[in-house]
Amino acid sequence: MNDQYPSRYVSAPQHLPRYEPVAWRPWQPDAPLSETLYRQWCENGFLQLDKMFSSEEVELFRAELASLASDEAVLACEEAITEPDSGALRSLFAPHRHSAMFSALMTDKRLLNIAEYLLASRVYVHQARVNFKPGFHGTGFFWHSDFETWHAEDGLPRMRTLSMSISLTDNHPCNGPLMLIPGSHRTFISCVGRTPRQHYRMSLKKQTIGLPDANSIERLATQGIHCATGGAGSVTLFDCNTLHGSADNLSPFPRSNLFFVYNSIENQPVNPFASDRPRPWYIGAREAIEPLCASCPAYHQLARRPAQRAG
Ligand code: 6CS
Ligand code: FE
Repeated sequence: MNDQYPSRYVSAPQHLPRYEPVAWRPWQPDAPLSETLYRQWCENGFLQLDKMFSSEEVELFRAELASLASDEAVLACEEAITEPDSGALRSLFAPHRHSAMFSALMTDKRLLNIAEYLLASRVYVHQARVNFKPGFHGTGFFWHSDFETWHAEDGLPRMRTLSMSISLTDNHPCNGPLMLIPGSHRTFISCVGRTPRQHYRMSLKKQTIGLPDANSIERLATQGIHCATGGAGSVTLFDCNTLHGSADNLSPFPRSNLFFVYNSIENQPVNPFASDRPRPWYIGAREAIEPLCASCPAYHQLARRPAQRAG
């Protein structure tokens, strides 16, 4: 397949135009977003929707997260990624595989209706993860485009993918909130440096390959940097190609976010464009891909019961 977004096998950074629309259909009055928010999405490449989930729902999500994070069987899975230095839990990929509640949350109509609208198709989850970013020990994520990785290492062909980050804790300026560069979604930055074998074993702890050069980041950041602070229960949507990152969390307060990556059912992965083989199932879905159906889950009935410890 022709690679419209060459990266990692280039000898110098390149700025390429985005070929795909940011929103795949025009705004209409029956849209699940106001016209103002729709225009902000197209213009900036991200949106913040405050208080999408109630404090009661957030409490249920946080209890579920605490149950996962204290379950030895879950922590022993390869989906559980620890911080490079402290060993603290950094991310848990595919949390929906361990939690009926998070599996139901992926299909919540408040999320799915927006994803289907903006991508103008049925959708499925390419990747789900919790980034824990614990107090004092949670380290950051350098500036990057998710699409660059999902194209290079997972084989997603087109920019028809968006992330929804649900804040499970308050995101303050001091605890390493997500930062995004408005307008950066319209430019694809080719990164220099070939993908190492089994790169994910290192990159999910600390990414060093597939990162844009400082000059490119500076050129795209001329309109400033947006800090996605907000209360627990708010949702930040960002386009797959919007440059984003976050700093270390030096505060005592955790910054835990649950991410769902919604990909159009029309944009299923092919062979990776810059890696010798695809990444594992828990990082990039490849098998048995089915479109999700919107739902209104009763979260209070879905709390997990960790596997009973052997008596
Ligand atoms: O490699 C990935 O897919 C992950 N890495 C980052 C820094 N963001 C997107 C995703 O979670
Ligand atoms: Fe990212």
